[in-house]
Amino acid sequence: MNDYTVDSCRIIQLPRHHSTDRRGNLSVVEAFRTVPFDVRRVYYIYDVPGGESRGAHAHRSLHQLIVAVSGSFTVSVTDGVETRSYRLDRPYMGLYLVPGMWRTLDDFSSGAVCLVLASEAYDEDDYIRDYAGFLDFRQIPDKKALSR
Ligand code: T46
Repeated sequence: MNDYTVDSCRIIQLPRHHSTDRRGNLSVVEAFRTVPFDVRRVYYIYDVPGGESRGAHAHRSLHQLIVAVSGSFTVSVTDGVETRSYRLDRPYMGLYLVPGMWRTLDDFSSGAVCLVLASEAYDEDDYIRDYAGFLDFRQIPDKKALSR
């Protein structure tokens, strides 16, 4: 359990360097400057077929920044009590996800690329992949279990 809630997650506007000579734009993410964590891993999700979803898990201690560097998709985040949904559709907007949030990514547009900057190396032990286990981690009574 941690003290984070969905309110701890937020959209971070990334610096956008616009070229006056028509060379396009450049955005940058810097550890401890643009995002409040060290960046130890980068991965990206792409070629997601229409109607498919990703995620559906939580992390015990991982901080992440999620950016739609191309196209768009929706990230739904819950702390087990409150839920927020964010449509990411700009390469200069990142969604900062704190530890202990159940997240689902869906409604990917054609050609969408989801870039993720993560605070730690990959560790399967950091994942909570079943929702009942997540509620337990959040110390929230499982209503279905209570009604049995
Ligand atoms: C998250 C959402 C947004 C690795 O080997 N290394 C890695 O760094 C990652 C992230 C994954 N993998 C392997 C593990 C699985 O065999 O790649 C495979 C697919 O991973 P997963 O099913 O966890 O992918 P998503 O898209 O459901 O979730 C991922 C991240 O795992 C997760 O941290 O927040 O993207």
